[in-house]
Amino acid sequence: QSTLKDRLAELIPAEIEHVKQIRAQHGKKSFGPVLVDQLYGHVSPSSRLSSMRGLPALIWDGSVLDAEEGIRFRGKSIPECQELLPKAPGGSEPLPEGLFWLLVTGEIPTQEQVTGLSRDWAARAAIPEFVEEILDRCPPTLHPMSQFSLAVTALNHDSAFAKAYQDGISKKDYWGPTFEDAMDLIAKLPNIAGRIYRNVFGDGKLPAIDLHKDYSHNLATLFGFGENEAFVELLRLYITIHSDHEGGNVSAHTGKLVGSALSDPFLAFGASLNGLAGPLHGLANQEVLVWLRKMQEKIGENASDVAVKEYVWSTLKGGQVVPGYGHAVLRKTDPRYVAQREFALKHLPHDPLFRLVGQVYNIVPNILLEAGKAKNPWPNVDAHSGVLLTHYGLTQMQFYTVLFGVSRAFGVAAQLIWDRALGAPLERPKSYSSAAIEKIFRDH
Ligand code: FAM
Repeated sequence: QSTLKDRLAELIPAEIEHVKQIRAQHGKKSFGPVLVDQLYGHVSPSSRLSSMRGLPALIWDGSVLDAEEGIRFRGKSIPECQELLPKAPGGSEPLPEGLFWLLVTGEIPTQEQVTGLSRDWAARAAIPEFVEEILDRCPPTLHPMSQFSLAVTALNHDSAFAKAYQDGISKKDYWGPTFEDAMDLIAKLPNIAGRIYRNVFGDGKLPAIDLHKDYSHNLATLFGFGENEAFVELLRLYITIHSDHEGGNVSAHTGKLVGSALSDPFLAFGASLNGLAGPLHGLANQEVLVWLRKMQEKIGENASDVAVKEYVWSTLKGGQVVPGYGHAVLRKTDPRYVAQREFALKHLPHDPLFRLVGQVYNIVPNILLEAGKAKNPWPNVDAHSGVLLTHYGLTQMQFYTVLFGVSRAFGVAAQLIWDRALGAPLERPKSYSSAAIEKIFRDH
């Protein structure tokens, strides 16, 4: 029963060799031309290429996103992960500990290996007192995501990688302290998220981490929902499906970019969180609930399809996006939406907000298609996540993206470990001025 670090140490040399072979064989082959439009972004609604969209630029083995099929974690779909990954005793959702093992190694861990991760993270969970004080000093009006990023960045104080680099570590050994920081990062997020939640929304005293509970159970307890088994199961599913979405989305790419400068995982993930806090990215899960509640205030709790249609059109006509719909890569309903819908059908089939999400699902895609701008009219992960949290009493939608952030740490941490193991260089795309574009292409 090797530990994750032992298994990783065994896998790294073979992968370094594998990459060498790929580069020897294919290194000089081309994906094809890069068009000027791809440097500018949404120049015209019809432009198929925009803002580096689809630009082949990154390597990440942990997950790959297919436009039609959705995400696969090391080749496994969400239903396959739900079937293959170890579960809690009596539970039916995958344990995020197993998902992290899969992202890092490409292998399905045993129940014992997963329990070993739960124990290791519980043992590393304490945060420095000065970080608690930073959080306690934040006014409740400072958005939870800003508080989250402050605290994660401050964990740089005890970074094993930063210290090793100062001590003159050899490049081939970078992955070791990066792994330690990655484990500490994931382990410390529940106490950070729990403290923010209780400071902003409830009573400030935090329960202790239970060394014999899994990660999601401890996280639920920190929010005061540890006794609700269905909520703990929801967190297990939630953390699994929000963990990674290939390497090019804003939070994953930001982590990779900042890590490429050899900023430690705390500084890199702090940057990821600032990207995730954007309304077009992770904050959309908050915006979906804000939008649904505003709609209910305007047209009532049991509105007709006609009234919902009118409300959606008024959102678009107001120049706003419909949160929870569309995607930069997906062109079908997000399988992360489907997994959440199945959870709702099993646990909360008669929840009124769940019914509204279903009604919106039957209405919005046709309107986005008719409006003719969005390349993907279907729902993404955020269209469904807040409804589930609200059902169990976690109704504070300003906090939802913090939960998304706890989960996304799993994917970003796994990627940072492998980037250092494979010696990923400083990321440095080329930028041009428009004058240069005109000069270069004047005679073409
Ligand atoms: N509602 C209204 N308009 C939309 C739209 C939506 N849901 N999705 C796309 N469009 C518009 C988009 O704003 C753009 O209009 P302009 O040309 O005026 O700029 C046009 O359709 C073409 O955009 P696109 O190529 O289809 O989308 P992008 O790849 O540029 O952007 C998203 C993808 C996700 C940012 C976009 O679909 C959106 O804003 N969705 C709503 C916000 C949201 O749900 N974000 C969460 C995404 C989720 F995956 C996550 O990261 N958590």
